[in-house]
Amino acid sequence: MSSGWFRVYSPQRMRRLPLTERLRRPAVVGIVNVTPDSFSDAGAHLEPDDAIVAARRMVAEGAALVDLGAESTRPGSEGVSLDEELRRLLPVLERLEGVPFSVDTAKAEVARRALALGAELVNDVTALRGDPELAGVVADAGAYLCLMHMQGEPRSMQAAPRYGDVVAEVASFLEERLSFAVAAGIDEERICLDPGIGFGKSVEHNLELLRRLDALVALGRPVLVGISRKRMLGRLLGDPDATTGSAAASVGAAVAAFERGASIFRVHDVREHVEALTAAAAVAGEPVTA
Ligand code: HH2
Repeated sequence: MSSGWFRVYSPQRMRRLPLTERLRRPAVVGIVNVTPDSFSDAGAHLEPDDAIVAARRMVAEGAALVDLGAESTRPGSEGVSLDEELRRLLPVLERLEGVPFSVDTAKAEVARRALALGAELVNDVTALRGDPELAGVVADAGAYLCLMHMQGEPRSMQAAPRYGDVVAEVASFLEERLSFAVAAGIDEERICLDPGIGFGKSVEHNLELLRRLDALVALGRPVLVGISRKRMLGRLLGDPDATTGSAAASVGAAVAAFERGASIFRVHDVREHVEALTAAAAVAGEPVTA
């Protein structure tokens, strides 16, 4: 399926808008984790009916996409088998008519099945390092792709994250992964980049990345930020053992990221983010699309 002809002339590929037009800044992507163990919505959407209702509600609230995942990547998590990931995800994806969605997976086979069911974007937290076949699957489908930075792996990534200059290291990683993806046949204009807030980073590393987000925006691709309800927000508010953060703290961080150039926001609380980012965009004099 990866012949040159298919890549150039596939109607599916030709149809796709550049990502900057499909997800206009600020775009909100809702999170639905079909998992028993995610850090903030664990078990809430494990039943297909519950996941589908949540996805539809998020679209009604203004989400441009709903990101569905069946493998938790919270600190300390071990990962799930291909069979288990498909068992959780497929009954939901098969009933998402009318819901624009992405799939949060690092597995080529999961991505392939999700794309066949209509997924528009593959959100790969390993940035094409996890499964050697994933790049070809994304390229052949002409799908959008999110490349995220992570130091280490979920099982151990928060043990002792270390950087010289976290911003320079994340920027150079994302630049290299972007080149890799393009060399594998994925159109550059279909790719967004993500600093990977909380993935092998201390609170200070996360704050530094958000503060200097312009260095990632300068790579020329839309930047996606996923800080929603993450533990650093709870820790900032004074609880050293927090495993989640509040919706209000999430919205504040998202607006700050928007002001520093972020385009796409992966969030649990869609309505709150759409309202806040609509106001922030209006203040910035940017067209409001929500
Ligand atoms: N964060 C999580 C999962 N996937 N994808 C991208 N691109 N960026 C992120 O920051 C990101 C992500 C972790 O959050 P969540 O999905 O809520 O939890 P879990 O991994 O425990 O299911």
